[in-house]
This record gives sequence, structure tokens and C-alpha cells, in this order.
Amino acid sequence: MNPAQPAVSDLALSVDAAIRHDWCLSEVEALFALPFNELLFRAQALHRQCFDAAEVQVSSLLSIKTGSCAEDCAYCPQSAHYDTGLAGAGLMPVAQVIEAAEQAKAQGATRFCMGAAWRAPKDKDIARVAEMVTAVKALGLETCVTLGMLSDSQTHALRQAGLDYYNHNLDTSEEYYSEVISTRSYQDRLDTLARVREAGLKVCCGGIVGMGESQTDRAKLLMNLANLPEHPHSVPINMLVRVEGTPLQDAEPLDPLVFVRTVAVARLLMPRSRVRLSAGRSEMSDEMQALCFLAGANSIFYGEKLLTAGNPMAARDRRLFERLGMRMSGLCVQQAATLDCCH
Ligand code: SAM
Ligand code: DTB
Ligand code: SF4
Repeated sequence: MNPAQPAVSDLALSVDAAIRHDWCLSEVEALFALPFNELLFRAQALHRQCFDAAEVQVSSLLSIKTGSCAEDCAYCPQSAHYDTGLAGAGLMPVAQVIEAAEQAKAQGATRFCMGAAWRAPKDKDIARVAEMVTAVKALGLETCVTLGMLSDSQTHALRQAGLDYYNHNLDTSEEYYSEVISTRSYQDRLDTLARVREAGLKVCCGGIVGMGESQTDRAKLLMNLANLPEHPHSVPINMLVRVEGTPLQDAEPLDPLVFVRTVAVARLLMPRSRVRLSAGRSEMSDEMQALCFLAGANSIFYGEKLLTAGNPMAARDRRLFERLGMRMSGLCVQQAATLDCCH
């Protein structure tokens, strides 16, 4: 038998046995090195044990504070260290946030994620964000925020306000991290993630690929995510959006099949997590996205804008789901019928 082909008994491995926090690098690299079809087959088999393979969760994003960030993340258009021509804006009024959340809900989003270009928010910022969280939750949406590094009292204030998820990405391997960011450390990231977990918030944590990192960096990122004390509930896999003016504007584009492999390995390492096909979808073909869903992605950012960069139009995504025989989670039949796919 082909040694790359597992015995049927291995594939029938129970999901509980597949949930591990002790992955070592050679195991993760071996998954990346599997023949493509074998990797996708294994990922899809495990995916089906944990999820309805025709269902996709959709989250919409809103930038509630834009630009002028003190951090120097080499990928980010919002860093004050680079001139990207971005128009910055202070913290948005709550009424404007509610309006955007209502629109996202009307389009079929079930989670609303509010992002702020902060290194770390001040306590007075947290009080305003807490108001936003409570108001968005009252619309019947799940809430997520991503605000940078948090203190213990801040995570508790957000929890108190009813926050469901906190997004804070590891972004890459620890080794490559220091090549793309100098103003904070990997440990800073891990410390905030620990505070978020301890406050009882659900963790959304993933990374970016296509930044010129090596295959080993990508394997280490996924290993680090899976070896956290709990697997993140959501794992966003972003493809770098190359923005003019950032140090990574000319990064070599990643082979789309390597991106699909990254999604498949994320699914195998974190079987019960929502793996989100995140930034960079505007530059992906429908066929590449279909392969990502086959590899176990079951969540997207939905709506024409990410934080500052573009994203496919909502109607285009609904048309794609229709073509793939997939459906957005949490939509009642009446709402699905009112959402027009074709314009
Ligand atoms: N400032 C907070 C932080 O960095 O945690 C929250 C906002 S930050 C924009 C959220 C995430 O967006 C980053 O961790 C990174 O993964 C992603 N991101 C930023 N710029 C990106 C780009 N050009 N392409 C892909 N993902 C990007
Ligand atoms: C995540 O992992 N990706 C989203 C969300 N979490 C906050 C952000 C993507 C940002 C892409 C570049 C931009 O829109 O500025
Ligand atoms: Fe600031 Fe976040 Fe952008 Fe880094 S990724 S520059 S922390 S907004």
C-alpha cells in the first residue's frame, strides 16, 4: 500500500482522539507534505465528523477606529509608521456602529466584528466599546472585537458588556514574528490571549500567510495555535493583502495550493474550530475558495469591506454559495428567500 495512504482504521479515528495540544513540528510538517488529494481527503473526512459540510458561518467586519496605530506591523495599512494614504478616523459614534450592524444582519451576517487600530486601548475607550458591544448584541448578533493588547480589568469589562469573542492573532511563527513586527513580542500576544481565555471570552485567533514566511513558519503558526490550552473557537487564515506603502507591498504571492494546504492542516489540527477563509478573498478565484471549503474552511468575512481593504460583494458570495450548494448558518428560510443572489 502507498505509505502516504492511511489505513481505514486511522481515518475512523474518533474526533476526541484527534483533539490534541501536543503537536510537534515534524508531525505538522508531515501533514503539509502529504499528497494534495490525500491531505484534502483527510481534512474533509474529519470536517464531516464535526460539522455540516454544507454550512458556512458568516461574520461582518467594521473598523471602529481607523489608522494612526503605534505598532509597526509590516503588513498593516493602519500603522502610523508607513504612508499608505489611508484616511484615519477616531472612535466611531455608537449610533453609526449600530447602523452598520443592522445592515450586516439584514445581509445575513450572524456575527459582527469590530476592529480598532490600537496597540492597547485606554480604559475610557473600553467603556465606549462596551456600549457598542451591548447595543450590537441587543440586535441578536454575536459580537467580536479586536482592539490590541488588553489588561485583566479590560477583558472583564468586555465580558460584562456581553462580548462573545475576542480576536487576537498570532499571525505567524515566533521566529518570523520579530521580522514583521518590532514594537511587541510574541509573548505579549500570548499574554493577552491568556487574559481573554481566563475572562471566559471565546478566542478568535489565527494568522496571515503570504508574507514571505517559510513552510516551517506556517507549520509553526498552526502548531502554536493547536497547542494553546484550548483550541481557538475561530481560526482566521488571512492571505496577505499587499498594500502599497507597507514594507510587504511587494511580497511574493503565495501559491494558491499552499494556501489551501494551510487551511486543510488547520482543520486537521483543530477539528472543532471554525476555520475562517479571511482576508485576501478578493484576489482568490471561486475555484480556489471552493477548494478551501473542501479543505475544511467553514466561515468567511462577509460584506464588501474588511477593515480598510476590499472584500467580495455580499451578493457575489451568496451566488457562490448557491453554486456550491452551501448555505449561510443561522438564516431562516424566509430571510434566505429575501436575499437576492444575483446582483
Ligand atoms: N490592532 C489590533 C491587532 O493588531 O490585534 C486589531 C486590528 S488588526 C488590523 C487585526 C488583524 O488584521 C491582524 O492581526 C492581522 O492578522 C490582520 N491584518 C492586518 N493587515 C492585514 C493585511 N494587509 N492582510 C491580511 N491581514 C491583515
Ligand atoms: C482577522 O484575522 N482578519 C480581519 C479581522 N481578523 C480583524 C482583518 C483583516 C484586515 C485586512 C486588511 C484591512 O482591511 O485593513
Ligand atoms: Fe496596529 Fe493591529 Fe495594524 Fe498592527 S495589525 S499596525 S496593531 S492595527
